[in-house]
Amino acid sequence: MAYFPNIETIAYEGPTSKNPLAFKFYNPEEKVGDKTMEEHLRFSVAYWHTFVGDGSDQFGVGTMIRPWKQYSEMDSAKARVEAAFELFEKLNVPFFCFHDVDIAPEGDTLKETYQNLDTIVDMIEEYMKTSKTKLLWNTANLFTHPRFVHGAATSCNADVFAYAAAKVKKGLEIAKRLGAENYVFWGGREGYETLLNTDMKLELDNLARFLHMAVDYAKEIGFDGQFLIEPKPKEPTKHQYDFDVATALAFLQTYGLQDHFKFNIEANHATLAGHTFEHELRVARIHGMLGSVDANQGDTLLGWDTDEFPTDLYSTTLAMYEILQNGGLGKGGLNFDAKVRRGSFEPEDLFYAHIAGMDSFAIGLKVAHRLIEDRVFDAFIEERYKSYTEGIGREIVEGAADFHKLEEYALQLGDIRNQSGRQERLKTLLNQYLLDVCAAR
Ligand code: XUL
Ligand code: CO
Repeated sequence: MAYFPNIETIAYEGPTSKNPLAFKFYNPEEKVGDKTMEEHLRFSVAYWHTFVGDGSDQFGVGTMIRPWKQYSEMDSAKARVEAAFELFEKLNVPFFCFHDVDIAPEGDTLKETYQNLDTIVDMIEEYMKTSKTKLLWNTANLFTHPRFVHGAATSCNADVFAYAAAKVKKGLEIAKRLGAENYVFWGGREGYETLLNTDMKLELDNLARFLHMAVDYAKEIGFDGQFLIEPKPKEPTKHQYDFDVATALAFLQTYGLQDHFKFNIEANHATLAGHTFEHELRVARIHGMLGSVDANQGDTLLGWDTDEFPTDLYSTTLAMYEILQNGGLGKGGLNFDAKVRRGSFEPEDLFYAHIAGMDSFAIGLKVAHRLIEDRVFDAFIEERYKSYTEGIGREIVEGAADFHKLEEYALQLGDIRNQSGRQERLKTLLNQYLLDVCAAR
């Protein structure tokens, strides 16, 4: 059965195409530098938003028209696998991602949950034998069920810690079986609401114990995917422990976990933390910790995780700038942790949304590549910090200066002269590069 009978395979038709069901900029085979767009961008479909999300919000029930909704739980889960691989093929995406509960319903017992998972994983494995779409990452949902009301690895209840560990253990076995390139830890409810009832030190120690156990188990079963932490400052908890990259990095370093993890950086989580997307990517990159990306965008007028499909070309350009400077994402990818709006309830909206995201990142890739090739910002930055390549600056950088020497130097200085940061000029250059790529039609 076809779940999207009105949709043909989405082809690249170029920027002048008027066909809404075609790529205008994403041309998987086109080379940008030494890699194809497909290799650079490593797009991934998020199972939860695309095949589970129903459009419900605090004020209203689901709105989405989805052909798999007509079936009972396990049949619907099977139909979603069929629909998923149809969509992957029609969009020609190389990767997908899921939480355990996205692919199979939870049973009455953990054992039953495992059985449901095994049935669906068998089916996914079968599809993957003939599909080009691979698993970018999977993860365990440790936040929806009421048992996780006080957290999972940071719960005050040791039984919950054990239950969460069992779910991650199973998740790692699934990751190994399906050849996942990564495994993600997003601390859904790993945080607190009030310090009045919270032993923060024990909770953080336990989170570290949990992650060490996961590292050990992956080693034990020979799962060699990359472990990723996905920071988020708030929502659902008021304060989440993995607030942002800097906070999570300090946590990993404190507990000796830094060599086992990288970061999965989500645009909308960055903005919730009061940062730009590119800030979070930069912090991770300069510490050698940039692993993967949840590609979406927030809404500046709304203070929550709206998970919109990315269409802001400044944001995709500056994100790709960081990713290219990082030498790519390695095992990571650009996962559309994004949902169609509640009013975009028809199945074909799923295609329009992914096309919008893929084309926006393709533009970002091309612009970022040119900016780097022409050394637009690099040359400016090099010049800006030139004082550290000679004289006293060089001595500072090389560790040849101390406070005595610096005082002696400062005492003989006349007027100190600074130079303009030229922010507005640089933004105009960015505009110019963006317009050049978009106008190349
Ligand atoms: C929640 C979020 C998650 C993670 C995976 O904000 O981003 O979907 O990506 O659990
Ligand atoms: Co995410």
